[in-house]
Order: sequence, then C-alpha cells, then structure tokens
Amino acid sequence: MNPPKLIEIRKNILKKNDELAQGLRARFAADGVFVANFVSSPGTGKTELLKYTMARLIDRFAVAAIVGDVETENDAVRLRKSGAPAYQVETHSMCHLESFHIDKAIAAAASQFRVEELDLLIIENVGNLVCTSAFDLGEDLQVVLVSTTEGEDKPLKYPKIFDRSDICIITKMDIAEALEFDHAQMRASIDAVKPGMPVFEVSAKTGWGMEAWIQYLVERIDEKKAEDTPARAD
Ligand SMILES: Nc1nc2c(ncn2[C@@H]2O[C@H](COP(=O)(O)OP(=O)(O)OP(=O)(O)O)[C@@H](O)[C@H]2O)c(=O)[nH]1
Ligand SMILES: [Mg+2]
Repeated sequence: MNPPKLIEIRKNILKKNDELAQGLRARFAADGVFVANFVSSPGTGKTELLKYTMARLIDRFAVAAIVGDVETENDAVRLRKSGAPAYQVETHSMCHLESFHIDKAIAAAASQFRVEELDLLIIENVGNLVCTSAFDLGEDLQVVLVSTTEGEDKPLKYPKIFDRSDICIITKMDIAEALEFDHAQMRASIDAVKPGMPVFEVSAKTGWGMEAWIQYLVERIDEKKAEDTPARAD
C-alpha cells in the first residue's frame, strides 16, 4: 500500500473516532457526568492512584471506572477494591483506547453501573505515551501521569501527550530521594512543553500529596454539576 493511501486510512480512523467522541461528550453533558481520562507509560501508577482516589470519593459521588489494557482483567480487579465498580476493556492488539471502546464498554457494563447515574466516570487508558495522544474519548479532563522513576526528560521526549493533557500528576514521590529525582528539572520539562500546566506531586502508597489532587478533582466535578443544573431544570 502506498503512503498516501495509508495517510487517508489513518485520517478516516481519526475522523470516525472524533465524531463518536463528540457524541459521547454530548451524552456525558446531558447526563451530568464528569469524565476524566488518565494516560501514562505502562507502570507509572495509574491504577494505584485511581484505586486510592475512587475509595476517597465513593461516599460523596457515584463513581465508576472503565480501564483499558492489552490483556488481563487485573486492573479492574484492583480498582474494584476501592468499593466502586470497574469494567475492563481488553484491547488485544491495540495500544490505546478509542471512543468505540468507551461506547461499547458503557453498554456492556450496564449490569455494574449506569453512566447516567454517575457523577464521575474514570477512564484508565492503556499504558502508552504515543498512541493514546491521538484519540479523543469525549472526556472533560485528560490527566497525564509521569513517575519519579521514568526520567525527568519524559515530557520533552513525548511532548504531544503532555501538550494535549490538561493536568500532570507526578507519581511515586515516596521513592524520589532514593532515585535522586530532580524535581526542578521535571518541572522545567513540563513547563517547556505546556507552560502553566497544573502539576500535582503525589504518592498513592503513602497518601502524600493526595489531598490537593482530590480537592482539585472534587472542584471540577462540582463545577460540572453546577453547569448542568439549569439545563436539567428546563
Ligand atoms: N513506591 C510506589 N510505588 C507505586 C506507587 N504507585 C504505584 N506504584 C507501584 O508501581 C507499579 C505499577 O503501578 P500501577 O498502578 O499498576 O501502574 P499503571 O500505570 O496502572 O500500569 P499499567 O496499567 O500497566 O500501565 C506497582 O508495583 C505499584 O505498586 C507509589 O505511589 N509509590
Ligand atoms: Mg493500570
């Protein structure tokens, strides 16, 4: 197949994804559910952060998760330990989630949760810093995670995903000292790609820094609920 043909196919896939994502976004807005998409390299700590976050929020909000991995149900099992429902998508050959995965997962998860009854839908994407950057999932917030173990130049090496994300969470701060993590260098790398991007530093193992992140998320969920109230009253 010649390159122009390949480019054409890729453009069509992205267009189809974006159209479905816009439909999902409209549906989430009508349902008043705040949707957050979490992206990072494999092993950065998405599941650990989300398990902690969901456990903290379930008394206050109706929360559920859709989690993507190439294989296994492991992360859904771990996320359910928070007390909230979690639906696993196994993508098999695919290195990212697309909007059709979310659409199908919402239907398939109906026995576990109904999206229209949620305040917060969490999407844990497949661990990948490249493919995940191209696909809109209809989310309100995209969160990119980077850990103290990965190297302070990751934002410079993978700028697209950092630029496309709304906020950044630096994970595994409990082991930062042993790794001689250069806090200033990581902040400078993030700022070089996306100046002024809000950054949270946390340890999901010890709970260090989690209050500020959870408070930020609660404010965003509450903002969306406030926006939706007049429309729902119509
Ligand atoms: N020390 C420390 N380890 C952590 C922390 N968060 C996660 N880990 C560990 O890092 C490893 C990977 O964590 P996961 O939560 O599975 O990472 P993930 O990003 O969900 O990984 P994938 O879903 O495979 O992409 C596990 O061994 C976790 O226990 C943390 O805050 N501190
Ligand atoms: Mg995970």
